[in-house]
Amino acid sequence: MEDLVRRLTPEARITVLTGAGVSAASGVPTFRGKDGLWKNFRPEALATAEAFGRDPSLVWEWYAWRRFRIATCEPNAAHLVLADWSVRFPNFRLITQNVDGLHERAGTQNIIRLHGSIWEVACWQGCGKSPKRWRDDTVTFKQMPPRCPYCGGLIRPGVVWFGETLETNIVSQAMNAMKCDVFMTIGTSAVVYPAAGFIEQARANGAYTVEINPEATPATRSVDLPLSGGAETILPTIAASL
Ligand code: BV8
Ligand code: ZN
Repeated sequence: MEDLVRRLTPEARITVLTGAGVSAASGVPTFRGKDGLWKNFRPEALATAEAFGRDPSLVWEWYAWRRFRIATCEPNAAHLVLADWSVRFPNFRLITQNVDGLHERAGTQNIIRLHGSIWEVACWQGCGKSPKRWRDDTVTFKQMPPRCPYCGGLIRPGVVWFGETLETNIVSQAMNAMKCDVFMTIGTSAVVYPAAGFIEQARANGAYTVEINPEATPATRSVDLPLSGGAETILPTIAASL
C-alpha cells in the first residue's frame, strides 16, 4: 500500500470508478451479491426498456422497493473518504455506476454519473411538456405505476438501462478521466460495459491501477495493486497514511 500512498500527491491525476460495493456498508443491496436478487429476478431481466414496456408495474415495484431502502441509508466511511479526496486533490475525478445518490449526499465534488439516478424520473412517452429528466424524491407513490404530471402517461426511472446508450457527454468526460496517473476501481464486479472497459483504458494510458474489493473480479489479475477487503475499511486506512 506504501507504493499507492506515495503516488497520491497533490499533483497526481487521480480517477476513481465505483460500483455498488461502496454502498454495501450503507445497507444498499448490491446487484450481483447474495442479496442482489429481488423476488428471484436478475437485475439484467428488470433493468431494460423491454421489461418496462412489458410490465411497468413490476419494474416500478422493484425501483420503488430500492428507493424505499436507499431513503433510509446513510453514506459510509468509503463515501466520506472519497468526498474528502474530491476536495483535497485538485485533479481528482469520481466516476460512479451507482444510482443511489450516496456520493452526492457525502458532498463529493464533480461526479461523473454513468448510469443516471434512481432519484430522477422521465416521461416514458417523452411528452414535449416535460423536461428530459427531473428529480422526484417520493418514497411512497400515491399511484403505481407513477404517472407523468405533464401528460398523465407513465414515468420511468431516470437511469440508464441495459441496451440503452450512455449520454455522449458523460462518456467523453469519463474518457477524459481515464488520462490519469492513478486509477482505482472500487466495489464493482467489472462485468458491465462500458464502465468495465475503463480499467483497461486507464492502464493503456499508463495509469497505476488499484482494485478494492473483498472478492476477485475479471479486473483483479490485471491491476497493479489488488487490495482485498471492504472499501469502508481500506479507504480510511489509505487516507490515514496520507
Ligand atoms: C451500452 C442502472 C451502448 C439501472 C445499470 C460490451 C460487451 C458486453 C456487453 C455489452 C457491451 N456493451 C454493451 C453491453 C451490454 C450491457 C452490458 O454490459 N451487459 C453486461 C451484463 C454484460 N451494457 C449496456 O447495455 C450499457 N449500454 O453499452 O450502450 C450499447 C447499446 C446497445 C448494444 C450495445 C452497446 C448500459 C449499462 C448500464 C446498465 N444499467 N444500472 C439500475 O441501477 O437499476 S448497470 C448496474 O450494474 C448498476 O448500475 C451497477 O452499478 C452496475 C454494475 O454493477 P456493480 O456496481 O459492479 O455491482 P455488483 O453487484 O455487480 O458488484 C458489487 C461488487 O462490490 C462485487 O464485486 C462485490 O464483491 C463488491 N463488494 C461487496 N461489498 C463490498 C464490495 N466492494 C468493496 N467494499 C465492500 N464492502
Ligand atoms: Zn409526460
